Amino acid sequence: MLLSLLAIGLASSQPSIQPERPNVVFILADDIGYGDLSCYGATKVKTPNLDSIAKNGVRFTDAHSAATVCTPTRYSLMTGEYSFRKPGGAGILSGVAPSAIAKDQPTMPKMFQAAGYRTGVVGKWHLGLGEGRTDYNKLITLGPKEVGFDESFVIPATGDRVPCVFVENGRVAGYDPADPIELNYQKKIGDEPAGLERPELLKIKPVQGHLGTVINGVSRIGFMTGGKKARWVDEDIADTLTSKAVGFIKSNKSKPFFLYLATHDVHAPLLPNPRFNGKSQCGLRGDTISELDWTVGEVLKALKDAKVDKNTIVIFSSDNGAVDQDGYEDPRENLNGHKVNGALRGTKYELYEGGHRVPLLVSWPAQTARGKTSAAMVTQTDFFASFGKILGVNLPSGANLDSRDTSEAFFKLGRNGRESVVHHLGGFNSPLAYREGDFVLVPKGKGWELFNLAKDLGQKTDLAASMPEKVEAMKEKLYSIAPPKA
Ligand code: NG6
Ligand code: CA
Repeated sequence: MLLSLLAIGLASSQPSIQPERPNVVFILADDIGYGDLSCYGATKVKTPNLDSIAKNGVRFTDAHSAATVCTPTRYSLMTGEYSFRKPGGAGILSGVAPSAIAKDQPTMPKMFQAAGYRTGVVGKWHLGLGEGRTDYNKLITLGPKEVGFDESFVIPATGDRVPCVFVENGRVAGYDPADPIELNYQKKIGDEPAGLERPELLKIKPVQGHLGTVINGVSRIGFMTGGKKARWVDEDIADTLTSKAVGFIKSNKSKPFFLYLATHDVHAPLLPNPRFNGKSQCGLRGDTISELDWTVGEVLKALKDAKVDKNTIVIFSSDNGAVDQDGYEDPRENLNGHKVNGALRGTKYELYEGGHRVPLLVSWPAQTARGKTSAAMVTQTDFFASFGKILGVNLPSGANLDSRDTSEAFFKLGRNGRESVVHHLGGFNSPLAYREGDFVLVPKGKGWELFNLAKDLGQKTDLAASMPEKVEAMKEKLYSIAPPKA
């Protein structure tokens, strides 16, 4: 173990004397907003299993994803580094993008491995695969394994992007060498219908940006040929991921484990399994949230069955805020008053709170308070350093530049989380917002807006004109963390 610690540049700050180190299950949902769960006020959809994490632990009201879209958030979660520091940045990646994380980069899962944990990722990866353009006909040699996961079963990019296949431990699951996979994001390849060419085949109508190959009745972003036997059925994705996650827990219950379960729910296309149809009173989105809640219930049950629930930290959060409609039309257009981001202003793709203030539930029955709410300001980027603290591992210098130990806030109901944090839109040289205490500075055109979130959570009153000195001071602090690029 010492050898492996040294190998990735970590040093144990004290001999590991904790006899029972906690397992960690980190569930990161996709595009779940601040108003999407019943424990955050939703009434048109019920999320009893998610709510049970809150009942057994702590519900955070001021928790943030690093960015307003998927890839940069996941990059920060894995590396502890703001993704705008990465040369070229990390924007929403295609299904042929190389790995955003370098082979030798320290990561949170590598830290768990070095501390003797078995690590696994199930679900949406979206951090790029391979060293150049991804070739799905070969073993992928830079991906989850190299980032620190012993076991992996992943959706390469998103559910609405090609390739529509799972990659298991570096290879396409169910790959058929007689039917090689080819992808193109620029032009049509193959003779399968694409976009609106055969509208009668479509289960769900694209409204923008999704005019690629039609797979399982859904026109995707990008074109794909081959891999026919390996293609997923959207309505079964949650079942597949759930059974992989449960299988991981079962087979690793005797050692400490770190499971990162990154659900496809509730990203577009919203195609829950038909058994969830009509489960909610807010259309397809609500039904898909019900499916997500079912997944969470199965995972909690697996922990109980394996008798590891008491000493497992369960974390639930979302990779970015919600948006009502994302590339496809909701055929039932039936949100029925459900507010995806609750009382927050803004959505995914925006730097207002709705883009990045997300649900966060943390339970650790052996340690934490039950049924509490925490108003500490926390960010997912800090889980790396905070787990380092819990595991008694020093973080390597130069690594996870931006991850801070806020373990007291995450796991001990400590009131002090972050004093300040940078919110990233996502992508290279994209706008940044800066939060400090109650105030948040949000870029607008060439200028700024300033909000006092303690008094104005809905960001209705821009204070920039009345508090120019505050704007200047916060701008300088933001620039000291993230110098503006020429
Ligand atoms: C956008 C897509 C959107 C979604 C998003 C990624 C269009 C018009 N929009 O480019 O549908 O796929 O990328 O979402 O194509 S994320 O949650 O993975 O960041
Ligand atoms: Ca997302």
